[in-house]
Amino acid sequence: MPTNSATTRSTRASRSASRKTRKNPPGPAGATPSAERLLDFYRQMVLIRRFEERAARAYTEAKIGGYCHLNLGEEATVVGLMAALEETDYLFTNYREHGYAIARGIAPERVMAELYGRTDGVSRGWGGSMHMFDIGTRFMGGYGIVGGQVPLATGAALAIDYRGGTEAAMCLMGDGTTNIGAFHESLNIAALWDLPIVYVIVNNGLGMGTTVEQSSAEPALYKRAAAYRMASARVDGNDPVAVHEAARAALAEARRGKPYLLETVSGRLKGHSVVDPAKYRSKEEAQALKAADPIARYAVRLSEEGLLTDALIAEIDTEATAAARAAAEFADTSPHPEVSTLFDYTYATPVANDARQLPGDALFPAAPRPTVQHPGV
Ligand SMILES: Cc1ncc(C[n+]2csc(CCOP(=O)(O)OP(=O)(O)O)c2C)c(N)n1
Ligand SMILES: [Mg+2]
Repeated sequence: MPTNSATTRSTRASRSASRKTRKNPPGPAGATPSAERLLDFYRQMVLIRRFEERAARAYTEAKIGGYCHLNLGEEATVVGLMAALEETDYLFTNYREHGYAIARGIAPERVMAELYGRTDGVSRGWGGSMHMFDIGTRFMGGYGIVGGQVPLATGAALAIDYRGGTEAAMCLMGDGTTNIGAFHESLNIAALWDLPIVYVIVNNGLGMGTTVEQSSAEPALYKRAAAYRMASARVDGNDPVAVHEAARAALAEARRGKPYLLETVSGRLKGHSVVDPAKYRSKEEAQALKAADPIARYAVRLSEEGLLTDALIAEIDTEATAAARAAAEFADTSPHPEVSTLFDYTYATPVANDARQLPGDALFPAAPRPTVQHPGV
């Protein structure tokens, strides 16, 4: 690696120039989605809603183990963001990821099978709800450590830049993640090195039971970009079209070497995870969230625009419910992984001195049998 800063800068400038001559330039930022696409946004939102409800039910039936965080209430954000990505872009998320996996193009059956810990799951059953990974769709996980994905996504953007690639990285995180040190370190490096990355703060108002106002001295989180001279914006996360447009604009900036911070503002309809009854929320707050439900709101809008009818709403709902049921049935019949494969997917390549203990293996080699006999025996 060059250590001389002048060399580093000129190398970076030539890499930026090569990005400008990309073979597949993205469409113009802000391009209005077609009527078909607007309807497709609705279909995907309803599918995610019904999928997540089904996942919650399966969890209470003990079909799903470990933690389970749902995207209920965030469907417009999920769909708008994913629609803005090119197929070749890289996506990093936190543990609240099922909807993103589906909207990125991973079959609901494979997502549900992963929740069930089965071999047909997207991570072959060893990842579970928080650790999905699919190289085919460049879905790079799925991280349980708050903020863990942020430096990794920044590294991916550096790799893209280093190879003169045409892709961008998108790194999703919650509002609570913006007070983790790695958030600031990553934004600083991305801005200094002109990395092709969009950081997205999915602001659902809460980090577990703590509000943004309680935890952040500056609750307008997008403003944090100013500390790194990075462009930023805040968008209504309950509006899939607005999110899509803002994400496209942000990605267009990232592709020309200008990292971007986008904040989407929506709400979490249920608790932090499936087992959280969200008792810290008042009745009024819960009612306000319900009233702002992105799916109901978008249905009204599409109906007013003449794209949706009551009959179509019912048909889409029936289809989504059937797809979620089919995903659960598929997951239920998929086999459990063999215990012997427990460590098979931990590392992409063999790692030296990687001695691991499978369940049931003896902790230590059996002690040698005593050779001295007791007197009189
Ligand atoms: C480093 C670290 N600290 C604490 C936790 C426990 N924890 C899990 S989720 C969470 C809240 C994160 O909130 P936010 O970033 O807003 O994401 P959301 O759950 O709202 O999507 C916390 C504190 C953790 N997983 N990792
Ligand atoms: Mg949050």
